[in-house]
Amino acid sequence: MHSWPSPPIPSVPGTGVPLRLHDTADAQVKPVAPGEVATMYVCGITPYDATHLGHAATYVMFDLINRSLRDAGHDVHYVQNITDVDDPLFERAARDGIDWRDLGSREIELFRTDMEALRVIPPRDYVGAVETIDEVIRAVGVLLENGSAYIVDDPEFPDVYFRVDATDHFGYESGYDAATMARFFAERGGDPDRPGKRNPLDALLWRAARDGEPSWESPMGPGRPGWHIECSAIALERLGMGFDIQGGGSDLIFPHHEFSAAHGEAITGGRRFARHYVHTGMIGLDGEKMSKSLGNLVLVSKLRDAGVDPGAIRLGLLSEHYRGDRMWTDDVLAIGERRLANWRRAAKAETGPDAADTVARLRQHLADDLDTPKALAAVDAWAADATIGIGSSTQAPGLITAAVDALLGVDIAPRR
Ligand code: 5CA
Ligand code: ZN
Repeated sequence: MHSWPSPPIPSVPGTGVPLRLHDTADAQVKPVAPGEVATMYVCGITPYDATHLGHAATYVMFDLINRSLRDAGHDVHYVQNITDVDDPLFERAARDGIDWRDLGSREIELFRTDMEALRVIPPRDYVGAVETIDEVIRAVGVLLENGSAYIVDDPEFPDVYFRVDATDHFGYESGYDAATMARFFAERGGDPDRPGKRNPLDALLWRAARDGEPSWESPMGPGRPGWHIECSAIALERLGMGFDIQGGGSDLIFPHHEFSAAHGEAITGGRRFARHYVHTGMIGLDGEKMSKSLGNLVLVSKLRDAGVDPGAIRLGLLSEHYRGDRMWTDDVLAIGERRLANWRRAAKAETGPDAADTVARLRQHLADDLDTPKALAAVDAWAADATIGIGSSTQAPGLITAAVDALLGVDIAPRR
């Protein structure tokens, strides 16, 4: 699947700072410590509706990680999937009387234009489930062969399930207790009551063909992939076991990332699917999580159509720390707009205070588990001084412009 065009990424003088990030599994902030090539997998959209501010927040935060790693001298192999075969897609397509493939293509295209407008660096591999069915089939084959999976005793629908006890440390990624696991499993796409399962938590790997649902031929019979195995197979195939960062919103901590990890570990016999599990807090609207199923959405495309500068959306989303749940309000956008205007005004100044210290602080705060409130405050301070004529460095405005672009993905260059 093609992704979207990359924004220009200026290089910034000086040296980047090694990144430290919170890891959900270890419940602490720790160094990412990648090799020359940093490897990152971020769960992509289920394309049945348009990109909302929650998605945008999550992808912008992982974009900052990407930018910080590049700034510290790493090449980044970034993989993102598209869940383009899934129930919500079929249900929405049926409701609207269109083909599920057309619905998917339309929403993926809108997502691309939103990401491009938000200046998100595209993943190197952008892959849909439809394109990787053979990878899933191979993965399920291995799990069946090594006893990690079984076929339910149901001649009509012989679905394949993953044994929750296939690995000996299941649960380490989320750290949730049994009751919490059971609740989230039922709420987030699981099927605890499916007759024939050995344990209510066993996760679907291959769903046997049903009438009216798309299916693909496989040694397990015709069917389609389960959700978690898709992300495991796509990540393993491209990044291998023990890649640096597995990412997504906190709604994916369980069951999705727990099972993606357990599948990967059961397939390879390795200990840890990803070295870091990184999760962003949920963006809400009117006191509730913003979600396609609740319908309380602010769409990136709607804001763009209304003439809102995507740079202001970005700055609005970065104004609070990524790990907390936070609300999207008119105020958040207004703060982003004001900040963008201030920074642009300062970038136009002939001179400003020496920029080296501000750039160093920007790097330092971002490397400290993406402390964006402090990172933005460092630029605010420089901009406030430059705007009132403090400082005599003629290079400073250009340097700050480059650093804000490269590290925060916001374009404040003076318009000609
Ligand atoms: N296709 C799956 C992942 S394999 C999926 O969760 N798709 S999604 O379209 O529902 O969400 C796409 C990404 O946006 C996920 O990383 C999800 O955690 C994140 N996300 C969804 N809603 C919000 C929200 N309200 N705030 C922040 N992030 C969100
Ligand atoms: Zn995923």
